[in-house]
Amino acid sequence: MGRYLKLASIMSLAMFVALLLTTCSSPTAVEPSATPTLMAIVLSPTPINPTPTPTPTVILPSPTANIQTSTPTLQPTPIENTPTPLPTTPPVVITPQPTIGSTRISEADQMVQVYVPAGEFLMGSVDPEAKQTIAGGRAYPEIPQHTVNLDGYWIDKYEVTNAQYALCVAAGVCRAPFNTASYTYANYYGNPEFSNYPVMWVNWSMARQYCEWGGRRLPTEAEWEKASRGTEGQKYPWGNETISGELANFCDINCTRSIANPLYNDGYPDVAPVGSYPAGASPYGAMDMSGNVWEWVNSLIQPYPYDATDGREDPNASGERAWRGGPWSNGYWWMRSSIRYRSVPSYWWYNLGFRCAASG
Ligand SMILES: [Ca+2]
Ligand SMILES: [Ca+2]
Repeated sequence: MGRYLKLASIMSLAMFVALLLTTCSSPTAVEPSATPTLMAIVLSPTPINPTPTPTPTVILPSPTANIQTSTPTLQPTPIENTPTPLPTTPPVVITPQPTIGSTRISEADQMVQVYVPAGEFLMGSVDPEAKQTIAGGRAYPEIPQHTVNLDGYWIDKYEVTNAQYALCVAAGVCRAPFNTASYTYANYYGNPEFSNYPVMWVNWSMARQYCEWGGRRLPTEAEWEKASRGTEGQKYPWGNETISGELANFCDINCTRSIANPLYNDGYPDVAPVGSYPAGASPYGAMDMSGNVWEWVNSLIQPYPYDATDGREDPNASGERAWRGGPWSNGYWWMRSSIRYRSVPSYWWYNLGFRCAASG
């Protein structure tokens, strides 16, 4: 047995030596071991954090420190519930004072009226031709030129038309014109084609009746003239410039009378619709104060200076009444604002109409 074990030991030793020799003498390169060799570990320098600046400790006030935690309640001022006493007087209504450019509408006939403020104006003329011998003596002296002071008043912007006059006739107040024809047109008054043309063939009493029906009255000579020429004595409603066919309807090239003037063309052979010449409006906006139809005024024709208190405005006085403004049937000399004409109050004619006025 001992010998057996000894032999086994010897055999094991021999096998070990053989194995060792085999391993060391093998020319085969040894496979690199999969076992990682030691790797150099490069240690990055560890940044040295600067010593942090110590944050100062700021003791902030507590955000809630100043907030009121309770909403103050506004205490309303107690109002005494004393009722306001109602006014015992009606409120004052201030009516603006009319001035140049102010207009109003007449209720009866829808006539537009323009306002002429109070004050002085130059009446009459120094025209050496303005004398009584003109036109067979029917023209009347315009001299001397003088100053007249008037209160404020309203005057119709237009000559009264056929249609307006017909309203008064239809109302049973006015009588119809004495003729339904005009100088040129056989069917004039009552013809719708001429509704907006001036009424003619009415005497002074008829004109006066119409104005009364319309809530107005005939203007005085002084009122008519101031409304036509303003305060400074200008020659025509539009100023002192020479007349033209755009300013007034007078006896121009179209005129059907023998005195027709071929140098002018105003577009109408006879009367024209009222307001056809806006360029010829007066300083207050009144139309056709020159031309179209002559216009009755309230005044008795009397010498100047004008005096409203000397009896010439008495509607019951007898005598000739004045016409103003010149007609379509005369030459331009008659278009001057200061021209005066006259007739007995019962007269009527193919170139004679009127407009109304009212105190301001
Ligand atoms: Ca004409
Ligand atoms: Ca006229």
